[in-house]
Amino acid sequence: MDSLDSIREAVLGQIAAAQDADALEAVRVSVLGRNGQLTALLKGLGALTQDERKVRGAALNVLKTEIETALGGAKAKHEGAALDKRLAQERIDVTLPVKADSDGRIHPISQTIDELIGIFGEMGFTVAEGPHIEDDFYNFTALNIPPEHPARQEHDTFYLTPRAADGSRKVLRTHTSPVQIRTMQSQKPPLRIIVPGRTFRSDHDATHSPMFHQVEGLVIDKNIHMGHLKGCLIEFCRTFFEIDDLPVRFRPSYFPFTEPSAEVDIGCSREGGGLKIGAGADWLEILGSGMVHPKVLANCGLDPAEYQGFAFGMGIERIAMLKYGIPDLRTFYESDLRWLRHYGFASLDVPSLITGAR
Ligand code: 2U9
Repeated sequence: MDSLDSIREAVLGQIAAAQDADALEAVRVSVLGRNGQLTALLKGLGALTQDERKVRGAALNVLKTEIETALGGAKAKHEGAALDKRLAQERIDVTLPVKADSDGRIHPISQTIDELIGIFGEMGFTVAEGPHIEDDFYNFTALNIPPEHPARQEHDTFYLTPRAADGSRKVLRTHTSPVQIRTMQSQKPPLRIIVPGRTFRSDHDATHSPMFHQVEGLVIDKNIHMGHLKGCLIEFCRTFFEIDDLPVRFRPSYFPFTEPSAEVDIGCSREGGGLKIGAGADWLEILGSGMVHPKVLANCGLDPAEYQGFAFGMGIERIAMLKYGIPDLRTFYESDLRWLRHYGFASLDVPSLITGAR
């Protein structure tokens, strides 16, 4: 037993003295490796009588566990120190000014979201966010989307498996509307929010991507009516496209979550095969909108006799393509630097109602 005590003392001393992970590994191999000191003693157990083996084996195992614990502790200490050293060496100075010759660019999606936040921010809206993976309730049921609605079909929506005990499945949100439901549940009116973010639909062709971006807006207060909806969205369209007298038209439509509902078109010309926004006799659909359906208000615990609201939604890629003349949706996600240098924005080019977008 004396010899085990001296082995313990020597090995624990070597572990404490090891300066780095390599030195520690060398100690481990010399003790517990195939030809290690302790391994040899364990092999020697076979030559002992059964009684001797019991006593000696137990003592050897205690020692082995003790050494393994000390090795584990020292390893964690070395790894922590190595990480601290790396973090100190790789520290970046976030206060450094942007390099004048930097060719970094803001992606048009980010730029357009910044513009939307700028415009609606000046109208008193704040930004709300929520999860990409949603419950069936928030994505469909609360929004008055019935079970037979096509948006619920497998070919339109990405569902996650397995099913919950009640048979429901999580979904990748098909719109940002669940965030408005969550906000109505957690905050008291008046509410004025926009929700920019990623959405997912099982769609893939030249004009549809399985992942795309939407911005939706929601205003809830007492005595809100169609006049507020129209004023807000006309102002938005004119500011976003930077055309003061841009014609804006409201066309009756249907969405399960709004009643009445209206699609919003802006004036344009398609003469000569091109598209010119603001002039001409044609119309171009830009966004959808409507007064929040009383059932949706009630689903969120609001009394429709007391509170009303309007909501709207639009595709961010679509309005970015129209404003900046980007012809192909798929190029947004290709990470092609030549494309980004051409269509991207300088990092300090932040638009506002006062300065304009560019
Ligand atoms: C709540 C209540 C109402 C959001 C709305 C639209 C109309 C709409 C589409 C435009 C193009 C989505 O990207 S797109 O395919 N959206 O037309 N969205 S009203 O209405 C809501 C949302 C949440 C609680």
